[in-house]
Amino acid sequence: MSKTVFRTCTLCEACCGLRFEVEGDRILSVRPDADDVLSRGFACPKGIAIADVHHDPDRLRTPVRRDADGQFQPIGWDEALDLVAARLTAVRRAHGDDAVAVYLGNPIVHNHGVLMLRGALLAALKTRNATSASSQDTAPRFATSYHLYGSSMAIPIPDVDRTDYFLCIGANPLISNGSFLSAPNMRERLRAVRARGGKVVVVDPRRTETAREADEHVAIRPGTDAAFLLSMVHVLQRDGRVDRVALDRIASGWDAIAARLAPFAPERVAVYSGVPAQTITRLAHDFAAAPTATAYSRIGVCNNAYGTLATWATDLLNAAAGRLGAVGGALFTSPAIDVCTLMKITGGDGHDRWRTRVRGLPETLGDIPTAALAEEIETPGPGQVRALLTFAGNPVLSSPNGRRLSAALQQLDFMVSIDLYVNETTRHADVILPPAWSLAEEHVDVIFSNFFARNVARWSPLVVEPAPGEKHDWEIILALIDRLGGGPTGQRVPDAVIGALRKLGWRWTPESGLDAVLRLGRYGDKFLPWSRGLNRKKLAAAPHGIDLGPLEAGVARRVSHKDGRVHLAAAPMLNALGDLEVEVARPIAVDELLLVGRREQRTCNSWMHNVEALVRGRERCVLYVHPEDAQRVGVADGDIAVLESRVHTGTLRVQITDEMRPGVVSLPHGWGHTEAAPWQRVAGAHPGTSANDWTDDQLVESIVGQSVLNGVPVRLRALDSELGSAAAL
Ligand SMILES: Nc1nc2c(c(=O)[nH]1)N[C@H]1C(S)=C(S)[C@@H](COP(=O)(O)OP(=O)(O)OC[C@H]3O[C@@H](n4cnc5c(=O)[nH]c(N)nc54)[C@H](O)[C@@H]3O)O[C@H]1N2
Ligand SMILES: Nc1nc2c(c(=O)[nH]1)N[C@H]1C(S)=C(S)[C@@H](COP(=O)(O)OP(=O)(O)OC[C@H]3O[C@@H](n4cnc5c(=O)[nH]c(N)nc54)[C@H](O)[C@@H]3O)O[C@H]1N2
Ligand code: SF4
Ligand SMILES: [Mo]
Repeated sequence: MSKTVFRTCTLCEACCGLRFEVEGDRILSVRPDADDVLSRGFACPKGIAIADVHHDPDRLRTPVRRDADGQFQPIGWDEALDLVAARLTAVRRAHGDDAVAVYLGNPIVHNHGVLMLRGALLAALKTRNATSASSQDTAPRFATSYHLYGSSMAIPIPDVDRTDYFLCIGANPLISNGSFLSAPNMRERLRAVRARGGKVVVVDPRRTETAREADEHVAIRPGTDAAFLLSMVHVLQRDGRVDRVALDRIASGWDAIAARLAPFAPERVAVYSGVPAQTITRLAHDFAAAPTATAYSRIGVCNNAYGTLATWATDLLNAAAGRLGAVGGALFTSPAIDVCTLMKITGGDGHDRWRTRVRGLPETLGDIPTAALAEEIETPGPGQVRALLTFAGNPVLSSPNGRRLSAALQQLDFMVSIDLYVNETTRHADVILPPAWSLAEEHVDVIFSNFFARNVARWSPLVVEPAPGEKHDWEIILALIDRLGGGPTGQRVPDAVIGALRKLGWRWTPESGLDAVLRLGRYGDKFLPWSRGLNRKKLAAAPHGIDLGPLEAGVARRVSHKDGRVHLAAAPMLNALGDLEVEVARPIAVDELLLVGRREQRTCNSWMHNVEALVRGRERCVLYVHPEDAQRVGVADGDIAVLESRVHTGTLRVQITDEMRPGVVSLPHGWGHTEAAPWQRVAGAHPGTSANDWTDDQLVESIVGQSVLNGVPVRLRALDSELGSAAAL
């Protein structure tokens, strides 16, 4: 007998509703859920293929230990957990707490159980060497929000469904399905902006899929968004278009900023950014004149040399034009489970409270930049990293100079990974602890309901039962925390209470904790039996979710500074402006070539490549090159060419396309599966090459130490005989 289960997809931030037909532990089909309150019948090929991960014979089902020959042998759970705890404890005893590092990978953001335990794990390990995908993704966004609004998680979302002017900078939401903008089916949403007479403008060095849906594409030079956006703000100031009434109502610090804008006049920024002065001026005027407007920037902007300044400038533009907190502008959500409040209760938010040992790079929200991990492992001295725990990550493919990191991992005394697969990173682990796949667990969008384009609440059931003996991610982490002497909250008193309750037979689960947060939250039943408010049971009884209405105007509910105001003139941003002023005037080399990233519809960062449906067909890990650049260096379409950066020289297949801005080449990340081929057979047959072989761990942004993954200087040349065969490289 088959049954139907509705559940949200955990593969990307769009969090689409999916409909599963299931028989026992077999998933018979996956389709979009036509009635889901957020996605309304939209899903992408990855979501549809999610069952293939469930059935994948290469997915690990039991803990494994690496033997002397580099082979992984199955071991029992108790033996594995005891071994891991003993080895981590031994390293800490011998070398101090910071000798154990932690990498928490992207899928943690979809994992409510582990999110609830992150603080407790770090408290049990007491290390300052925690890192995550954040410094390849969103640390500039976190730091900007922390300084401006008082909480790293207070992130304004473009009100795409009501805006008349959508300015999209360094994001390709048609393919990525949005980031800090959970809005499934962006194609329809952008078409709706235009259908109601609005305008869509895309700022990107590539004419992307999103740009093709837009009214205008601005082919900016990579890394120059901060100056470009400040230039738009300058125009507003110069031409009297700043909405002082709106600005003064919510924010402080404008005068200090206005005094620093002169160096960013459009005429000074035009050559540097590649955007003509008239275009900058016109865009600023249009942005101010539209009935409603919103500026939105993401990965292409965060992961570049001035990523934090550019993210700050995005918010500044919204604020100066009176769009921050206005309907159709940039709005904060009102979620049922509010992570800003959760973070306030649990603590841990901040920026630059400590710095890395070797390069002095700052932490953001408790994470040091991943670009520092290899040097922290390699460099001797007190505090040297000697053991590593990775959770749901593959930094060898996803962080800059992955080859250096891969070599560094071999120097570790001990490494443990909690992951579904043996991948290019976890292959170095001494022990891998595989969780029950997340479809075998209830699911709550704890993080992303804070970034939905509309307020909705959903609580999904599990799709399949865990197999006998399987453990959820949170159970594995809690078992480790237990063995390390900690408890689920990471705080002495509550953990002692939970410990006492456990002795009486009560079991802590992440769901019980989240239910309490939901019930005490804005829409919650407050534990009153007669209340019509929300609780876990009510949400579970609404399989397509509950709509809580459109995003609300105003910023006060999200600003946690004591004076209740947005602090626009954040010191780290103003201090960094001097460098940008110098940079804007620097001459540009005529043969400059900058590498940027690209996402493709059927990729999911560094994984899901073991799913045949997502890798078959044409080769996708190819370098896009503009025809003028191709001609200059003498490469033809389809050629294998040599790409060089400071850290790596290697070969790649070239695809010539005028989608690119001249002087910019583009390569997707997450490929490069040759090393994992023995354990991921499908991925191994479609290996591709890792973009992060070329990106540079020493090239980081100055305020948060963000990895520069866009705008990496490279050289391209034809593969000549002198170099020998492609295989030699
Ligand atoms: N299909 C697919 N979807 C995904 C993912 C995936 O791997 N595959 N990953 C998910 C994750 S983890 C995230 S964080 C989101 C990211 O989602 P997005 O932020 O939309 O990221 P990208 O699609 O990489 O788009 C970034 C764009 O920035 C452009 N760009 C590069 N450098 C610059 C620059 O200096 N300035 C400007 N203005 N633009 C620049 C690139 O050409 C690219 O088009 O996507 C998520 N969704
Ligand atoms: N050059 C370049 N590099 C980039 C980017 C770019 O645009 N350009 N984008 C960056 C971004 S935005 C991100 S977010 C990072 C992502 O990079 P990472 O943080 O390394 O994450 P993933 O590549 O998604 O790897 C996910 C791993 O988690 C495992 N996994 C999946 N689900 C689960 C689960 O439920 N539990 C457990 N335990 N394991 C699971 C998978 O098997 C896989 O090994 O990459 C970054 N790297
Ligand atoms: S867009 Fe994202 S959330 Fe939606 S089905 Fe695809 S992978 Fe899943
Ligand atoms: Mo990401």
